[in-house]
Amino acid sequence: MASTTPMKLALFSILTLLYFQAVISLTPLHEHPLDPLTKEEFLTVQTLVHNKYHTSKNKVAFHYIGLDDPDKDYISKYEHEKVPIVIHRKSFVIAIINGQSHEIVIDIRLKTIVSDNVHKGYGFPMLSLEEQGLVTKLPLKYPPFIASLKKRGLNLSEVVCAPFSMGWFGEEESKRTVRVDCFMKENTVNFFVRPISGLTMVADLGLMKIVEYHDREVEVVPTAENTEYKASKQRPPFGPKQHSLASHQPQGPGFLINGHSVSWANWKFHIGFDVRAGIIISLASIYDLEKHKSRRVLYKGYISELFVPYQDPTEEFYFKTFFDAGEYGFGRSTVSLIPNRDCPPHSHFIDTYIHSVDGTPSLLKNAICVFEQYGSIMWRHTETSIPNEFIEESRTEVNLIVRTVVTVGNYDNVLDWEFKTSGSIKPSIALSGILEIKATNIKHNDEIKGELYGKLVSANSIGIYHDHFYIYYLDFDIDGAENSFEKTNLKTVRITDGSSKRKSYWTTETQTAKTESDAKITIGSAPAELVVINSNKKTAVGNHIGYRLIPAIPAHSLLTEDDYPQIRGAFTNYNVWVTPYNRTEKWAGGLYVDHSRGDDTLAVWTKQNRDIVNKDIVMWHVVGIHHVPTQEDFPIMPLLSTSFELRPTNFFERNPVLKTLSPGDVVWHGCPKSN
Ligand SMILES: *[C@@H]1O[C@H](CO)[C@@H](O)[C@H](O)[C@H]1NC(C)=O
Ligand SMILES: *[C@@H]1O[C@H](CO)[C@@H](O)[C@H](O)[C@H]1NC(C)=O
Ligand SMILES: [Cu+2]
Repeated sequence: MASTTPMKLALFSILTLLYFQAVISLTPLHEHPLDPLTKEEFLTVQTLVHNKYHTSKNKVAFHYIGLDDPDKDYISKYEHEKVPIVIHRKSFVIAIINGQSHEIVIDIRLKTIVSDNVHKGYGFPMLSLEEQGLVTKLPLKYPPFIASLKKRGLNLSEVVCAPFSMGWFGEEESKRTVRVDCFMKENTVNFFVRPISGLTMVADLGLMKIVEYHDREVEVVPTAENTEYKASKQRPPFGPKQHSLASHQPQGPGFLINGHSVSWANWKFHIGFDVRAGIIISLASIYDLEKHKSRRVLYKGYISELFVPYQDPTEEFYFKTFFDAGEYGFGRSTVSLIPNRDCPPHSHFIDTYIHSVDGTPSLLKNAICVFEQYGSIMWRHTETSIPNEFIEESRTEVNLIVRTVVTVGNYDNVLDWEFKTSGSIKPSIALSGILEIKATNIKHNDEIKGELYGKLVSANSIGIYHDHFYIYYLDFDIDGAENSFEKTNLKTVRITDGSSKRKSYWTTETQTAKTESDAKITIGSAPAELVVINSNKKTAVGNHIGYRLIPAIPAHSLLTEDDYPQIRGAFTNYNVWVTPYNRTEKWAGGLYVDHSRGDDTLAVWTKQNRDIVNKDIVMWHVVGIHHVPTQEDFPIMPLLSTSFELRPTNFFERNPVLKTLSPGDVVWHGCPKSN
């Protein structure tokens, strides 16, 4: 399709529409090699694996079914061949069969198993939703637990339990086990803030029974008072009042979505989805008005892993060091978006499929929304210095947002990918949901003696200190796959020879990272520009074309590098890493993260110290939030957010939105023109 620019869009919208109708009639929807697996494809995978293994004694548990990444060469061919090429589709499966983790590759089109290997190393696949559900029922029938409740005077019918991954703390042998913690839902749905303290329960997922149980000292269960967040259970007064907004795009949305391929303004990209990663943005290219062509920026971007270490080393909390993608499945934990609440009224929604443990796909409605966001300024200037001429030029900005919400237990992650016509891509993360609360007999700060490992956020309730680290996989292909990584340091120069009235100034010093160790960067220690460049391409004035990373406030793990959780989460040792592209290096915490030992992390791969100059490179960026809980986070937290920007840096010859016009004003029927 001819690339559309903001200005051409209106002009060609009819043509484009006709073109899309033609495309749709030739090829069915969902026909891009990077599309998530369709319902039929999930069923093909299920049948093939079942045919090979399923017997009455032998159950197959599908812990991961996803698209096996097509080779980049093949995608390039798909994009550039003028004639349609056969869409190859393979699936990568991790299934537990007879207690062993099998890695199975399936050719979906040929309906054959291509390879089938048993994982021999440490770690286990993601937990299935079904086993998480089953394990939470175990305590309710476990006599020692029932006795502990009686001792505490708690009502069994009001107990809710949740599974927590256990990590690894140097033990010789690992089994597929989880800790189970229980809570009281009596008089509130906000059970997460009402933990039952003093219990250790370990369940074996293979045996599906409780294998370890201790009852220690008892702290009071925090009260249900002031914990309710359902609107129907709140009492007046309500407020502050929010006024209504009608969103109306008389020309329709500025984007076109064909299956999973999006074209909007000067951008084109593909939205994929994976039960582990969640949303995947691929093949993001921007149309260059001066070069008259679409130019690739990002081959692929997604959240590769999360690390949420709690900072309480006591028996009750020490193991709480979660990896939400590798342990729980970030995609699997994606929830349906609520129209007009999670996304504005003019949003377009995309559904997806999530598979169950028996391999059956089920539809998740409204998994992703796409919408245009208004209200910011793109650029402006008021000029008052020219005699007899007053100039004011301002362009309003319209951005495109792709949004998902992932709810893993108590926390909700609002994940946006924002595209700007000026060439920037801004991924952002916003957290809401409920704190992990530890019960305490303390009701006031004055009673505290010693370390709480958190802050008192309500009477009898400690919000435990923790971090939220997210590592983004960013495979840049800036005008081609061969890229390099440059660090430009800003350094102070002292003037000592009296040549100026100034005593100092700053200038820049650029270094190209030769190998992986040159590209391990702790952001914030000194000012620096971090740029991925294409050293084979220059602008007219001779700058290398590139994209730079503008980070948010950097977050660094404060755990020691020899601490077990940090060995497993070693990808947080730096904020930026750069590796040569390798199809198998997808998951920064390793392929098998549950009970992992840190032998398959980004930190281990980069020890090879491979050459990264003028290569197909991947940038990994860790963004994080150190969370010192406050009272406003209780009983449910208003969004707490962070983001970063990938911004063109000598990628264009000049401001690429210089000739962008603001959208026309909307005339409302029956209303006077507002001014
Ligand atoms: C326990 O909870 C159940 C369910 O909410 C309720 O019906 C029952 O009356 C409660 N029992 C006691 C002793 O409070
Ligand atoms: C890809 O990465 C894996 C894991 O680090 C490694 O074993 C393999 O040798 C790499 N392949 C290439 C071609 O570098
Ligand atoms: Cu938090």
